[in-house]
Amino acid sequence: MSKEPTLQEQIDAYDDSEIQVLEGLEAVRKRPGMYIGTTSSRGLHHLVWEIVDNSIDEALAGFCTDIQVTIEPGNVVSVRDNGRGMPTGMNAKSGKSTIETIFTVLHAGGKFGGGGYKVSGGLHGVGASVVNALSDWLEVKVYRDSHIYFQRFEHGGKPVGDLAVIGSCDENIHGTEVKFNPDPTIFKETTTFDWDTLEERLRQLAFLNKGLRISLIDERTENIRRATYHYEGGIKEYVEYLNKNKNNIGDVIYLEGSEDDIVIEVALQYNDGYNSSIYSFTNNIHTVEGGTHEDGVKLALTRIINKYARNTGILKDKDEPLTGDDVREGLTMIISCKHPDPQFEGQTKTKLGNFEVKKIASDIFSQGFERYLMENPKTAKVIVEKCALASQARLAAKRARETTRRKSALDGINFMGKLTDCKSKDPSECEIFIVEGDSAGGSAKSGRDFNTQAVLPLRGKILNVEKARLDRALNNEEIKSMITAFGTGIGDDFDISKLRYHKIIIMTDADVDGAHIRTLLLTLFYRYFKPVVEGGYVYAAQPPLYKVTYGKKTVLVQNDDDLEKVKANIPDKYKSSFTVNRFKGLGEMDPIELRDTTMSKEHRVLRRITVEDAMQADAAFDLLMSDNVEPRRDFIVENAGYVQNLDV
Ligand code: 2B7
Repeated sequence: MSKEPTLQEQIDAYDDSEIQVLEGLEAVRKRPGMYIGTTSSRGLHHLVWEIVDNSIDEALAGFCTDIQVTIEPGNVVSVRDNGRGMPTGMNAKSGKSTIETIFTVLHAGGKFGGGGYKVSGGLHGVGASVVNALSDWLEVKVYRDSHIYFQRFEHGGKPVGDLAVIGSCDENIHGTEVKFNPDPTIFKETTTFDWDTLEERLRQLAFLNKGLRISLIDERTENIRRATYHYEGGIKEYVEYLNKNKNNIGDVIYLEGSEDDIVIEVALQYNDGYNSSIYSFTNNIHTVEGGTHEDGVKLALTRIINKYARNTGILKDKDEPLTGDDVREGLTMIISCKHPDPQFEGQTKTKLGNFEVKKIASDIFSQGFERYLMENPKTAKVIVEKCALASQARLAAKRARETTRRKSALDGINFMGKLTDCKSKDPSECEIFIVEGDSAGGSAKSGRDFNTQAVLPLRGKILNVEKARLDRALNNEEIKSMITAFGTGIGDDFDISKLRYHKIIIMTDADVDGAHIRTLLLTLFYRYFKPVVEGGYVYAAQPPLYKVTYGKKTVLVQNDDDLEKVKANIPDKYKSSFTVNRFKGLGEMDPIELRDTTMSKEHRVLRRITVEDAMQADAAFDLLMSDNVEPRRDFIVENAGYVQNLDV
């Protein structure tokens, strides 16, 4: 039997929990990487995702239809949802309000969601306290029961007063608003939020949660920018979006079903190309490494198409069965799984491990897809005949390879000729700069660190890989030199462990042409060297746009926003004597300049290319290749993402 604690015991317990709270948030500040991975720009944006995840959970629970993300002047982000509003009562255990507990106790999530959420993408609310710990200040407002509740935290999560009612609202208004200012002493690299990064993920979240309306507003400049992402068709519209510039076969096929609280949705469409783009998600998280949901659907796709091909005589008795690669040629597919208890495995924890999902996904897909083929015989015939053609081409290519093995295109050692290699043979410290044009290539060769930095200049037009099968792509000079340089091989022979450089750095000008070339390269990497992108080995160099000089100081500046900030921070005594130089293209920099601004490890800014970037490039690719100049230019400018200050 436990007896009531004495007053002194209660006070001691309170102090203990108080100390634990401070230690908890202090631990986050000491080792932010442990909680958000990195304190780079990526970590900065991670803060937004942690907060947005809580709104998404509320949407998945069925109580929130609108989420608004606003970038305010001064590096402030505010997120607002129209959910039930965080509970405003007291938390018996901590002796504080539930809201203060959510924002100050690490691992406080989950316990407050009225038993927790059935499906959650994030860490069940642990994120709110992490964001608070890493913020200079944070404010929360809750609209609930006709009241507006408010609390503010400062300097890494310390409450400034208790949760308080600061006003009243209409009883129909409910929801949560969280506004925060990331701590610049933690995010030393940058505290500037990037529209494109936020847009990319918010749009994806809107596709993955049909009906949910997500708005993004940028109030940093006078002409306020706003966009709303809202897709009643969900992932069906996602496939339409990814395929909008392709020659598609039939409409997007959409299948859905559930078992034991596990929901599976699949959307797919074939096009006349040769590549396949399959993206799978679990609880809105991109499962880059796939997993049981993806395995189940792929298995079913191969099985059903083979069955249909035999039954209709497209495949004869003597013919070999179609392989997975055959049935995925020209396929774009999104698989979304919602699971109450997902197990994430793999190197990057992006592989779904729950074994029961494989059969559920496979059954749901089989039923729906078989029925689709029966009900749409014309489209079905085109699709299955295309798969059979892929199989024939594969078998023909295999025979050709076997006879001409000796004369393999990749044996040509002379392709190494273009490569200026580095001295080190340790891939983990080696970098290769892929540079467009001979003049930039020349500067890069002279300005590099010859121990660890290799340079491969590219000339000429990189092959339109969409229109070509692998065998033709292998004949392209530029591609051959890259394959040889990377050392991984390609296609069936691909071996990531043989990669000779752990940083592949695309170095192009910060203009439209540079963006074009980068899109081509990203598409190429994504289609033929996918594990290189997935493994995070690909980077884009970010050459600075300006150089500001005052007194003995030189500051390199990436964009116009930062230029204004740098100028504002110049001490008064230099105010009339500073200079701003605008850099021209890479080709016009001398080797020293190129080294000091873009290549040297101390000064350069690299952007790691994500799978999402490559997806975007892939979707942009076909339009990029068309001859229609105007929409093409618009599209490049819109989608080049990290290209700043385009000279359009
Ligand atoms: C795990 C914790 C963090 N929470 C709730 C309820 C609603 C709710 C939240 C939220 C971010 C920015 C605007 C549940 C969940 C706490 O418990 S968090 N809405 N929105 C949010 O954080 N948005 C809730 C059950 C009954 N009533 C309310």
